[in-house]
Amino acid sequence: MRVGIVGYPGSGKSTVFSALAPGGKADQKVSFGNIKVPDARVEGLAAIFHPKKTTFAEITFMDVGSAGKVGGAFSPDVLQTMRNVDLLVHVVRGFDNPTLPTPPDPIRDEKAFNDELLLLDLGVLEKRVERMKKERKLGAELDVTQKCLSHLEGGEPLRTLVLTEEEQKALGPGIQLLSQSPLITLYNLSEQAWSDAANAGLREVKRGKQAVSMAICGAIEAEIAAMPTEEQKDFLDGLGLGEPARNVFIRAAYEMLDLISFLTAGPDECRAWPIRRGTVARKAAGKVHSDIERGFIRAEIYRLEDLREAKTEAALKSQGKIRVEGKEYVMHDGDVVNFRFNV
Ligand SMILES: Nc1nc2c(ncn2[C@@H]2O[C@H](COP(=O)(O)OP(=O)(O)O)[C@@H](O)[C@H]2O)c(=O)[nH]1
Ligand SMILES: [Mg+2]
Repeated sequence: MRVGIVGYPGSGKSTVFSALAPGGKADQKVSFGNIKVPDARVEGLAAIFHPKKTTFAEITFMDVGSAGKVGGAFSPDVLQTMRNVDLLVHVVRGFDNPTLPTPPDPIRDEKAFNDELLLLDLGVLEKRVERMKKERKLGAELDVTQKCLSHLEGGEPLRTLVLTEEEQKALGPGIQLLSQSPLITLYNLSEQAWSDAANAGLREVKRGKQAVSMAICGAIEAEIAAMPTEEQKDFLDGLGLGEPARNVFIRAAYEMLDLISFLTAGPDECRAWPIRRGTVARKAAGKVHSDIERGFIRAEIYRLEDLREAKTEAALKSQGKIRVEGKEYVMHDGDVVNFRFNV
């Protein structure tokens, strides 16, 4: 999963980046950092199989930027990166930054950013309609483009417009509309606002249509992320926080993108594989290798809890606790799978 951290200058993007992706590297233009998605099931399997390799799902964070000032236009580089992520995180300043001329105004910044995404999509779609009309390309593509346009003209982002599978297909895979991409708005609060009990509600994840908001204190979280693991726990306990904001963020992102994970396990590798909810076994097999998808025979599936009890796969099998599923089986979160295939 690729996550783009965007926001106006001085909103705390780089601070949030180091909280979410500690140890990330600074490239010439964008900083990027990979983190492992914590998964107790992968650890549970590794404790049983003692594999050569243990592989967690990964998230790549990028510190992207947005515009030179609130309400300004985004540069082509920034746009290019924003169009190529699975999820946008908009960092909104909620603290006094002495280097900036204005006090924090989260509502203003959030609106300026969201309006800019709408305008950019409007521009892209208007051009498209013009071209299609000129080329007399009437049909499904024009219809859905116009449907999107009128939704945007109503002041709503495309993520709140429900399109059928056919409409989405007609719109085409090559078009990356920014107001359609999933968005997490992250209110970056001052230490005082963060510790103020009156703001406790802000810290909870709020869910909307394909959009989520949550509050953090980037400065505190960046400090936590830089500590050795043992110290982190004490520090979090002291603040009355059960876990770092990174974990809350990851869960919110998985939920919003409707991701679940299946697992594979053996002496070579224990690994988590993120997939969209609703993915069928044969498609899931393709994540592991395209040969397995092509030559799919069946999926043999069990649960970690059952393996813990039975101790070995052989014992599980003799107890009849390994299910055999076909290519159309809809995968469940936490399925441990052996794919059988021939090439
Ligand atoms: N008080 C406070 N200051 C912060 C917080 N997050 C960032 N800052 C400060 O705001 C300034 C700008 O942060 P930075 O991450 O560089 O912002 P960027 O321009 O969006 O990348 C720095 O001086 C940070 O230390 C926060 O949560 N609370
Ligand atoms: Mg920065």
